[in-house]
Amino acid sequence: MVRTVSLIGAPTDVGASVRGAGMGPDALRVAGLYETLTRIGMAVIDHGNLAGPPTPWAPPQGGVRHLEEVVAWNRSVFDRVAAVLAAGQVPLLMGGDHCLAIGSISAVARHCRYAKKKLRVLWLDAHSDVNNPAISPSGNVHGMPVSCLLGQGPSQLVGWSGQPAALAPADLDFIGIRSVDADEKEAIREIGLSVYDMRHIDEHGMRNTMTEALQDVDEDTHLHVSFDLDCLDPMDAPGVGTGVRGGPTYREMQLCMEMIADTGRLGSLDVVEINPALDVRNRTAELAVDFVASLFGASTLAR
Ligand code: 6HN
Ligand code: MN
Ligand code: MN
Ligand code: MN
Repeated sequence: MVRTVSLIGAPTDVGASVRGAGMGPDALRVAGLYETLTRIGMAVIDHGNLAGPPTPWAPPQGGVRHLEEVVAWNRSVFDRVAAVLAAGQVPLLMGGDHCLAIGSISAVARHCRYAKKKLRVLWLDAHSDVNNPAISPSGNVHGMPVSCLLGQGPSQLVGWSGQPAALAPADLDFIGIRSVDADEKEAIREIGLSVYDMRHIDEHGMRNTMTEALQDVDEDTHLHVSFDLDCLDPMDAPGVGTGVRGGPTYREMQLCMEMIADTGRLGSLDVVEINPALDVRNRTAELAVDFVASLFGASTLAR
């Protein structure tokens, strides 16, 4: 059965402090996301871009920047992702910054509960995004989505899945992490989160890392990938607002994507944090398209 992928653009940088991630959806279109997915045999629908408020560029209030606008954007994302899932399609959220994963994954979690599926989330990122207003050094919500999904963020951003928390700690694995703020480290330990950081990937290799991360994925699993392009090395992916050196290589990331594809359980995807204003000839969006194709099964010898 041909699966239908629904592209949903959320053109905003409301959760970030570097401007430009709002141009991400069009950068992905220009890089040929629709055409590439079509070529590898997917049915694709581009829903165009969601609408939402402009980014005020105001300082944080109570430890959070732009809360009202973050809520508005995530509401739109939640509603559209929920509708796409209800139609039996695979939502591909084109960010936008990573705060949008709150709406996206909350909708996925609610869907999984009704569909009686086990939700597993792979968070591919240089950062762990598990800050909260009390500990965030920036107040930027793109550094807090994991906390919100675990039921520990600002109350306006928590509980959307219909449960106090969209995710339990064991539902989530981080891949590629190498930048964690001081209090965030504490939070990771307290919550007991599974982190495959770059040290782990260096020592065990991507193959063993992904084998371990995917070991409990079975036919009842809905796999959600939240792909922050700053997971890659900034040498390969310069178009991001918060790049951190020392990411996985191109080949390592391809293997990661191919191993996810091999499970056959990919059910939804976020592609976030592409910042065309900082990119070099749309290289980062093109790289994202390359990896997304692999996630949907475009390996070298696949037909
Ligand atoms: N991202 N840990 C930093 C913060 O401001 O909380 C950076 C977060 C980056 C978030 O890239 O999605
Ligand atoms: Mn992130
Ligand atoms: Mn990041
Ligand atoms: Mn786990």
